[in-house]
Parts: sequence; C-alpha cells; structure tokens
Amino acid sequence: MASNKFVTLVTLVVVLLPTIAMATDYVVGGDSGWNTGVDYSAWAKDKMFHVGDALVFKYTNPPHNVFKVNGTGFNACVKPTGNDQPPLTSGNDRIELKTPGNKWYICAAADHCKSGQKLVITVMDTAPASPPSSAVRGIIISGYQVFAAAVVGLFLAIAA
Ligand SMILES: *[C@@H]1O[C@H](CO)[C@@H](O)[C@H](O)[C@H]1NC(C)=O
Ligand SMILES: [Cu+2]
Repeated sequence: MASNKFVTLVTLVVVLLPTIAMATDYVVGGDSGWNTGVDYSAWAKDKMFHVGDALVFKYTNPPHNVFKVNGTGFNACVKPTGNDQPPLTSGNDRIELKTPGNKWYICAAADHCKSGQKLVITVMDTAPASPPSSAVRGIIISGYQVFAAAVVGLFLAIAA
C-alpha cells in the first residue's frame, strides 16, 4: 500500500536529519584565523572533529597558505614537492573532512610552520564516540530520536 512508502520516507528523513544538520564548520584558530602566533594544538584540544565536519582556513595570501601534509611533513615542516599537491591559497578555504584519521596542515611561508602555524587533528567517524566528552551530543541525539520515534509512530497510526 502506497502510504507505507510515505512512512518509510518520513522515517528516513526524520532519523537522518540530525546527522546532516549537526555537521560543523570549524574556523581554524577562531577569530585569529590561520596565522603566526596562534597555538593550534590548544585550539584543537577541546574539539571533536567528525566525518562531515569541515575546516575553514581564513588568512591573507601572501604570505600564508595551506598545505595538507602527512605526519612526517608536519613534524619536519616540509611541504610536498611537485604539482600534484598544490597549496590552498584563496584565503578562505573550506576543507570537508571526508575520512576518519589524523589530518595534518601547515603553512609553507618562510618559517611560519616552525614557529607554530601547523595544525593536526583527529577525525572520528560520524557516530558519536564514547562518553564522557560526547555525552551532551549523545543526550541531544537520543532526545531527538525519542521525538522522531513518536512522530513516526503517529504516522503509522494514521496510515493504519
Ligand atoms: C610524506 O609526504 C612526503 C611529501 O609528499 C612524501 O615524500 C613521503 O613519502 C610521505 N611519507 C609517508 C610515510 O607517506
Ligand atoms: Cu603563514
């Protein structure tokens, strides 16, 4: 019967919506942006990055830029060579976090990286990680899902 398809669609939308809506854009460095003289490990420390979130690098080019590097390049402040990995230079670069794991970014201008213009983050899967750090997020989600279940139940009752 046709209304079953409708109920399924509503269920999907209602259940999946918070996953999409809760994706966050993080402006790297907050009001300081992507610059020298900013402690990016302190900035990243209390944040939880998930697949679907994005980093936004805001800076002036020249001199600044953004190279995505690996752990070796991060530690040694060495940018990738070759044209296959060009830097980001727009001054307002949004990088969507598509996969879990460690991500490293440096500025390759002069000694900027060595003086601290470098960022390492760990991206987690979309599913909320274990408490306590994600406890609040978990409560919001479970609260929403109770609400979602009620809405779906109502539709089922109407459709029956
Ligand atoms: C890290 O990146 C550099 C520069 O792109 C590359 O030469 C090196 O092989 C990479 N190291 C690893 C472990 O992937
Ligand atoms: Cu720089």
